[in-house]
Amino acid sequence: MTDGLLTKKFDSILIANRGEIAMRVLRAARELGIKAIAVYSDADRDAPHVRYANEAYYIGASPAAESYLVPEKIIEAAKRSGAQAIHPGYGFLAERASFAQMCYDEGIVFVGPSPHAISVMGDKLTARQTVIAAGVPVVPGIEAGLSDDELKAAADKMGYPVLVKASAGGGGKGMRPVYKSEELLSSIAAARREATAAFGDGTIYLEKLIEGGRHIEIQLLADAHGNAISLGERECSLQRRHQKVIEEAPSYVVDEELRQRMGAVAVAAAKAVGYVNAGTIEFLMDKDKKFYFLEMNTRVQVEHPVTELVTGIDIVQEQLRIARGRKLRIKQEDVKVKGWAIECRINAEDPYNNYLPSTGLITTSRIPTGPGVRVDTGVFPGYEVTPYYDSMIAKLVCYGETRGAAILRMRRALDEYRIMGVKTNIPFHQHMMDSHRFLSGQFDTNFVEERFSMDDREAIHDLQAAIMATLVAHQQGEQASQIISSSGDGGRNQWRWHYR
Ligand code: MV4
Repeated sequence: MTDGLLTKKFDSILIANRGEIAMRVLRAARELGIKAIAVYSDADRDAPHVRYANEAYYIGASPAAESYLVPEKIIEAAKRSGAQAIHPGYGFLAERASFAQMCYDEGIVFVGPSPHAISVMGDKLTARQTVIAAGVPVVPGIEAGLSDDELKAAADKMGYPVLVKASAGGGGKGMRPVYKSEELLSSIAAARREATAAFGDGTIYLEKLIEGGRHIEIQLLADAHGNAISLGERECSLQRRHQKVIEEAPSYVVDEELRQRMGAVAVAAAKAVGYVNAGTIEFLMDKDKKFYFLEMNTRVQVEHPVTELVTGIDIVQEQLRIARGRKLRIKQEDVKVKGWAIECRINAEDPYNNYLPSTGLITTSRIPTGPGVRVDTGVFPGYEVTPYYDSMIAKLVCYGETRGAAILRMRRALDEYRIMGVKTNIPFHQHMMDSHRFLSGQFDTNFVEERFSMDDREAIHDLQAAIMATLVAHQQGEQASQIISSSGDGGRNQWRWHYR
């Protein structure tokens, strides 16, 4: 099962990515004394990851399809530079089994799992079947391989609503909810067409639709010697169009007993594919706190810092150690979740205009600092935000001893943040930090899209009552009074910190 997996000591690494994650991996490599090599497109000639690296290689035009997404260009840059390993970051080539295989064939260490693990988990249906065999709970469903009439008979028996899912999908692509038996066959046909057009694979399957669920995922580390550990959960329910916007660790609804159970199940799922490196098991959790496997992400994730802050473990350094063939030095019993961390993704987009991406020259970027604040970013004053890549320009991550303390820090840090030249979603985050549903932890995966609006200002007394009730219930009375005294305008108009 680990065919195509190469781990060995390396002293140089090429980072096949850009932006904040390229910076994140470069920093880890520097700390470990590994020579770090960047690649860049036309648009990224002056990008920070190029300046920070020991060497940088040009790989093509600005569109990712002509540079960061071309396996041959990355491999060629690795060979020219003599890089002994490649870290793919997230996105781009991170979850392409064929790219991992190319690295293997060239004798280059791919910082990730085997091509086999990537392809099994990349196909949602084979992932589902593989983890079922390992005893992992999945949403009740109906496997493919049946005729449409057989699918319908099985669905009628299972009961509605059901969710039609594309096997090649993921991230919500090709999904269709069906509420009535009469609508099933046409939805199956439509989902097949959509999946065929999008992925060249029309395989679909059915699951019972879980409404009002939460997206909770477990971070894992697994070495090439058969050891795997869980680093606890992240709460990722706050999403818009399948893009996460705020993540936190731990989750408000997970206690230590549930964390242990979810962790053990996640480890079993990873072991079922001989998984090596950092990875994440995504679960859907229903209102009764029953949890079901959704997908596995076979890469480092955007939101890994919240787990780093509550466990004290440097996930990217651990990835590099694992890829170098080392045994995990952390034992499961030594993993302790302490305090609370929240991440706000800072996107160049306009929250007041349907989150339209915003491009242009960043003239000012004043980054918040101080206790408990971490900013991972790939931009600086003078940097031009182009339309070629993802709109996420920074991650603002705040730590506190309690959830209330982390929220207070986040409000303070959002107040300090000044980005000029492009519009950002900072006002969205400030609004969320005033939302009584966010403050009280009462949200599901529909919240951002269906129940949250930039227009409504909650009545101050409702907000205060909600905060007080929630935080007092969690022995955080002191934080409650602080949050209330800074609510209303959030303290944002009381002072200005002048920037020169
Ligand atoms: C579901 C579901 C409800 N019931 N499966 C969305 C992306 C992919 N990871 C699976 N997804 C879902 N699967 C069943 N049986 C609801 C979602 C879903 C969702 C899941 C996680 C985070 C955000 C979401 C937003 C909409 C739907």
